[in-house]
Amino acid sequence: MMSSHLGAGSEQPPRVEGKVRLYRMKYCPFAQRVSLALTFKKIPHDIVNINLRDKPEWYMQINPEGKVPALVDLNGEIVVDSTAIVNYLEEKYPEPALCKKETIKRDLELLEHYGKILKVFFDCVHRKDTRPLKTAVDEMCTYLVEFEEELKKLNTPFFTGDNPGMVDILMWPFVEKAKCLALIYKEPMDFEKEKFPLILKWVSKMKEQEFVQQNAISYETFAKVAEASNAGNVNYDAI
Ligand SMILES: N[C@@H](CCC(=O)N[C@@H](CS)C(=O)NCC(=O)O)C(=O)O
Repeated sequence: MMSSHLGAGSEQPPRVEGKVRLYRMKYCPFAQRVSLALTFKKIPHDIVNINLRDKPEWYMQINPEGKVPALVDLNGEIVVDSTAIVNYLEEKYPEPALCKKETIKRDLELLEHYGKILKVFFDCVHRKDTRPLKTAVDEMCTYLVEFEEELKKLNTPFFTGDNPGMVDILMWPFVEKAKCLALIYKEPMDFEKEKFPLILKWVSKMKEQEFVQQNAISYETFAKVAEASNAGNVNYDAI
């Protein structure tokens, strides 16, 4: 695994036989979704970190948008965008399964609704949301009610049943880092915990999973990356 983030002027590391390649930035929560799926499915892979502030020229041939994550499969097929990659992995490497055919429609609907939480979260992370933190958190909690109700309806610890699956994996990286907003705003971040008992249980259950622990990124670290990135001086290798 290449640990430092490769930038302009670097050489593209040669592919490793028998391994899928993940291009990522070490602290990117979207790339973390893919790492979680790769680890969950035990797919042999290697990782190349990309310096997003000074991208390697060759990376544009992999993803012309210049974003991470990107995945290169054993046959050379390139897939970009975290949701598309996780779906691709589910199709190409079906075991262990991340979703059930019967619930896939609802899974996709939930993930689409989750996008509303992500939009507010990232606007806060990048300080584009000018409202008080409490107002933004209240808005996110309004959207989160649907997820609490879903767990109640399902009566299972995870959104996919007794084991974590697609919805759990795609939601997790942002929930794991939610507390970063308290550090970025330098003020306490409160929410009505009593409204979300099942979500809180889900959080503890997710934290117990080995594949989750193996890919953990703390909210403190993420806050540091976000603050440096907001200030325009992030050095991904020195966090
Ligand atoms: N929708 C994309 C979002 C990926 C994304 O925004 N990645 C960020 C890093 S966390 C990125 O590559 N930013 C660099 C850029 O936009 O130039 C996904 O789900 O993969």
